[in-house]
Amino acid sequence: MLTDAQLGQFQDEGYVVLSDVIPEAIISDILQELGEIAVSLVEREKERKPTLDAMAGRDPFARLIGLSGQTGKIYSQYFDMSFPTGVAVADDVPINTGPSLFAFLTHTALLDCVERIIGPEISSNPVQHVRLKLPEGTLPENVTNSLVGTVPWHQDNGVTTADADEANILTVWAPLTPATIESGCLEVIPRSHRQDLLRHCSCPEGYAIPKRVISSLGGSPATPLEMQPGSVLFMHKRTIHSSFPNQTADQLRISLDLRYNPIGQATGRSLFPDFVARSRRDPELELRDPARWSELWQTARRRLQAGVDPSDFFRWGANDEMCA
Ligand SMILES: O=C(O)CCC(=O)C(=O)O
Repeated sequence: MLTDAQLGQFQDEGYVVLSDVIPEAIISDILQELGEIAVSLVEREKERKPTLDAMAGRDPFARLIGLSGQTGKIYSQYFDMSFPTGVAVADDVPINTGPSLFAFLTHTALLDCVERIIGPEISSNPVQHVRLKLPEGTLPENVTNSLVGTVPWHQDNGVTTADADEANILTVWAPLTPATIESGCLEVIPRSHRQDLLRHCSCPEGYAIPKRVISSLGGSPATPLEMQPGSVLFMHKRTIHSSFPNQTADQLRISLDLRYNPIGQATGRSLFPDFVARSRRDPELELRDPARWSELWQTARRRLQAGVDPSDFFRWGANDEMCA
């Protein structure tokens, strides 16, 4: 639960980090599920290509790093709890809606904190990711996928559609392994949430605020947020942030980023499914069944296959002069 001082920090600085919110068992269940996905990928690729070194006996995440290195492929979509944006998602595109992730999304202690910030009627917003950030030295050449690499300066408001500009969308970011400057933790600009939404430009890693705009902002210097598993960052949707590269030799930086908003408000990604995580007014509306959550994503897949308009996902058009 957030204290008054912590809530004050969120309001004044645009973010607050709380330690020991998520029990170890919840985190180890997720790591176990992610590890099983990693092992099944290694084994599947080994079947296809017997000359591959499956690195038997090593831990699942070391095997995943080794697999990427050997095949030059990125496997992030197998772990992520969201579909790729702006495309008609084919039947064979994987998504990870395992029960351990649902347990995290709906965890009581987490929702207690969220409730202090956005109130008691809480919807789980579908802008959410599982990120397994690869060591920079092992990234296949020319890969710019932000689920496995660095994330440029942005405001989360900039990656949702404009219909959600008035929505009170809260970002929640949580490491499942230690997030340090070396392993690629987040960096935030304190008080930057007092800015309006800035123009973002399209770059290979996604939407970004140009570096020259960041340097011209003045105000507080950026603050790296080193965090341990169990801790949680709560961040305002206009707080400017980015993440460092993972400069460890052989460790994945694994994290979840989630969003919550008051029930009934636009999510900024309307073709993806939201659900009621907590309602003090109408508790029977709360989703408690992880299988049902998984079904919601499969229903979304069918909706996306029926047709996707880029404006359902992307708020910024072609690059203008500012982005050149
Ligand atoms: O996890 C990261 O490296 C970046 C996450 C992020 O920028 C976000 O959740 O908005």
